[in-house]
Amino acid sequence: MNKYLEKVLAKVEAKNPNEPEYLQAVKEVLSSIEPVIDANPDFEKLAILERIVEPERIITFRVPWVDDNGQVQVNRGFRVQYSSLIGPYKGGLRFHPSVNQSIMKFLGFEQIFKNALSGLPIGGGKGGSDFDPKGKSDAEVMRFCQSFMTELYRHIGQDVDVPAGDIGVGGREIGFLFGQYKRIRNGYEGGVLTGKAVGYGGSLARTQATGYGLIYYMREMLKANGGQTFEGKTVTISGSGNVAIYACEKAQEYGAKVVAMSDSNGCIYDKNGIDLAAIKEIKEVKRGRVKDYLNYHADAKYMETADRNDAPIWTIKSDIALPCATQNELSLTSAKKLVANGVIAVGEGANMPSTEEAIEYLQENKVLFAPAKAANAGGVSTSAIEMSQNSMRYYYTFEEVDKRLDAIMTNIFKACDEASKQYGMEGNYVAGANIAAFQTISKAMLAQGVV
Ligand code: NDP
Ligand code: 2IT
Repeated sequence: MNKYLEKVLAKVEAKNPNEPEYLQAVKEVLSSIEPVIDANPDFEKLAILERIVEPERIITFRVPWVDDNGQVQVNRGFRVQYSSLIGPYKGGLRFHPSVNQSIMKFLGFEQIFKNALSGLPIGGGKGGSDFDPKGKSDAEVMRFCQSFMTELYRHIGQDVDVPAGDIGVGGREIGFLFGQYKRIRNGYEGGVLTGKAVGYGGSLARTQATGYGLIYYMREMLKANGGQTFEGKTVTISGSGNVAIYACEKAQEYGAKVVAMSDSNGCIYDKNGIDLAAIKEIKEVKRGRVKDYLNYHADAKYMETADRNDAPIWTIKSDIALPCATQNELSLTSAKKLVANGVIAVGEGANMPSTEEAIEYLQENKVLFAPAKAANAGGVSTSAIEMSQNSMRYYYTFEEVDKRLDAIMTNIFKACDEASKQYGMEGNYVAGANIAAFQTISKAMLAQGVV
């Protein structure tokens, strides 16, 4: 490996020994941009990589709130303001018990590259809390969100840092967060949060954007590789949240048969094709479990997840697999099963859902692989379109936003494809995405001096 890269990686490992997810994300990026580093020996003196791997700012704070029994609860809040090189910090908030600094930093780091690929003026950030919204009443979620924002508000702003949703943060949470921000600031700064509901500043098609965008990216990748399409393909989609639901909707619209979806407890397999209206009702209305699908279709099959390294969903035969739940949900064991079952393409809707070994194995076995930071960039891109509508005090129609999203995803695929060819790694879209994004980021860094 290039000596400079090796040195930076060793430094990052020594400085962040307890942050495995963060190290995994850094390693994936650094190891795939080697040809660019080789071609630019001056980058070492300029400490380009050291500057990229060190967040501009990390904020950690206490979030006290009162539950429905009058018990005071305390959670930990985070905001990692990673990079403001090409725009205000931008990225989601995750509420999940697993949230810690490593996960926040890996997500923030990925976001810099993803946002650069979008071609829009947005920097990189991420935040969240170890709060678990599952099983909480609406009133508890509201009190938590209000407390969280009572600290977060001083660090964000429509030209400073613009949070949005992620795991555990959807329209309900964004509404409570926005209400509290507005109350504290005594001003209507619509662009301070994205993912707002339509009617008070939200963009049409933002809810659908990440899932639809993933399918647009996959469509381009399939087309570029032998003119293939979704028509008649069998698809498995992990998760059953925002990303998974709308990936399913667009895949079905394109003529694919989605046969399985999941949550953290298990997966359902419906050989007749998933009834998405049932999933939407279970997840978006009742906030239930994927297992409840059996109440709608008793002939479907439910498989409990006993071992996360061998999730049942990846044992099901499919042409296209779309991990849309969480990090490291697709292991080497699962990758082997997918390949044995003849998978032709894997598209990452979630952030870093495939382990390093899984990606290697899939690529070695000639499976088309769409990396998260490119394939799931539709969500944040549409967030940027929401920000621009808020600044204009104007709304685009659903069709206008969707058309822009499609064009952005098509361009991102093109950028990944071209960068992979430029460095003799045709078809390696992991390298293509990392290189294309790195070129944008390093150029901005050189232009702005040592800051
Ligand atoms: P949601 O909270 O809407 O849904 C998350 C889904 O993933 C749920 O079905 C959840 O199941 C499942 N899940 C969570 N943890 C696990 C696990 N350990 N094993 C299996 N399933 C699990 O989140 P989103 O759909 O918004 O996010 C999904 C992924 O997509 C995340 O990686 C996120 O970072 C990424 N992403 C989201 C974007 C967005 O715009 N929302 C944009 C780009 C990426 P359960 O109910 O059991 O927890
Ligand atoms: O991971 C992501 O890109 C998101 N959760 C969406 C971020 C955003 O600002 O819309």
